[in-house]
Amino acid sequence: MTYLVIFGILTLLAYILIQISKVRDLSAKIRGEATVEAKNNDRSALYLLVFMVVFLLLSVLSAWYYKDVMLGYGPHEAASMHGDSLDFLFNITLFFTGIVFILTHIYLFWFSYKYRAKTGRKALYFPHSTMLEVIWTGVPAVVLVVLVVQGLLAWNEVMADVEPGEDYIEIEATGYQFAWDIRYPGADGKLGTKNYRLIDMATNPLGIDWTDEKSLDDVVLSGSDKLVLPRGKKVRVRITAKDVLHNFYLPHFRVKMDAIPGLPTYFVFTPKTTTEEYRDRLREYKEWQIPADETEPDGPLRWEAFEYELACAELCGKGHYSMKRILSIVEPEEYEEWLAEKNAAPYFRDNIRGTDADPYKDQLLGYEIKNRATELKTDFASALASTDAAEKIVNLRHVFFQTGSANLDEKSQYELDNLTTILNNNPTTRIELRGHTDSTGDAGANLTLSNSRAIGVQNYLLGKGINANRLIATGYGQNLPIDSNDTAEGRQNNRRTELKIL
Ligand SMILES: [Cu+2]
Repeated sequence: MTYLVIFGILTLLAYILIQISKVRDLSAKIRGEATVEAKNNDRSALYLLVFMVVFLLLSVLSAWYYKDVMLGYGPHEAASMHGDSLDFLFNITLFFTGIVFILTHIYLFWFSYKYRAKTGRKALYFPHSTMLEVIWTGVPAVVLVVLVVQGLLAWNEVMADVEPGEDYIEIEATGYQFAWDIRYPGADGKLGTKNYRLIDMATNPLGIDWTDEKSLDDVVLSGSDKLVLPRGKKVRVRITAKDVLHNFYLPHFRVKMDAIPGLPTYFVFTPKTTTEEYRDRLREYKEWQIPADETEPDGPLRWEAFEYELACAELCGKGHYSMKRILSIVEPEEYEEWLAEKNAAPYFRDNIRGTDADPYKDQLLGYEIKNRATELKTDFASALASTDAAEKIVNLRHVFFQTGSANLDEKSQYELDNLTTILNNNPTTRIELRGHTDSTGDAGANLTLSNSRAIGVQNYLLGKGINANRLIATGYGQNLPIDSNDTAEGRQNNRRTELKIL
């Protein structure tokens, strides 16, 4: 309906204008064409001059009025080290183009006023001036050379890759419709390799190569997790995409790079302003002192709710907007804490280990062997320090036997070798090796089995050179359960080998 009314008004306006011009034509015929035309020319030329003044004033004043909303001005100084050089480039370009913009408009409208048609005035025939040619070729050439050289310098600075041996954090961003998968390198600080052939939407959406040891501790942030990076440390982002073009854009850091399927790109930048510091800057401006959510007048103010954002700057499909992700810049200590928490849950260990996709399914991995050694060492030390008899017992969690037999399972050697090291480091400590079974089957048989299992462990340690008078082996059968014998899990806990410090 509204559109219909507007359309009607516009049609009427057009009709009125046509009628007015007809009336003018008629009055011109009555008064004489020449005088009317001269008057019209004078008036139009004056209107153009007025337009020029209003237009230039509005251009400059509106830019001034909105400057605090624009990147590079007011609170929005760059939050990264290289950002200032890009902002400088924009400013120097604005300076030169601004001069040209104002001068050409003044000339354009002034000339149309000065040289408006006048009876008796003839156009000047002015075919050539070498001087003018030199000026308007030379000046732009010099200005453009300055701009291009500045641009090249900034480009070289901004796109410089990390030097070998330099200290930096490398993370990886993989764009897809419609999110980013962010991978952190884990404890070793190195990202594992990827291969698109390994992509499997169910088990390996990023195509990470699990045979590369560097992959095993990599951390993949879950969809809603914010990215965290420390202030003052160089960050190299590996940027890729899985389906269509995306663009890794951190506006506050002046970081922007295409994410292209099949063509990895990168961006290196150093954050210099933490999220907290940026908020402090914003709170000085009154447009940031209003509630962030209009429907919640008592809620946080705009500056308090501010977060850096990672956006996709490529129109990649209908869910494009949902690729927004929060980035938090924190002090290095806070980053270390956050990182330690993330590193404690590597993607491989929590999602791949033990599944069909795990290439090491039947072996122990380096970090697991290391973890077990630490675990046993800690348990042993606290048992050694304790005066309580019950706490003198250490469960050898990773000692296993073949079903129904006293033959040690192959993987038990790691735990027992760790124990050998510990015993060598504590040469006066004597221990009792204690075998236990669950309550399945005959109690007498269980007692015998547990006894021969304890002896099996004893023999292994003797074979490793531990003195025989430091070791006792006892079988307790099913007599000392630590869990219920009614569940499979409980029974598994009850079948165990322990040591007791004597
Ligand atoms: Cu996108």
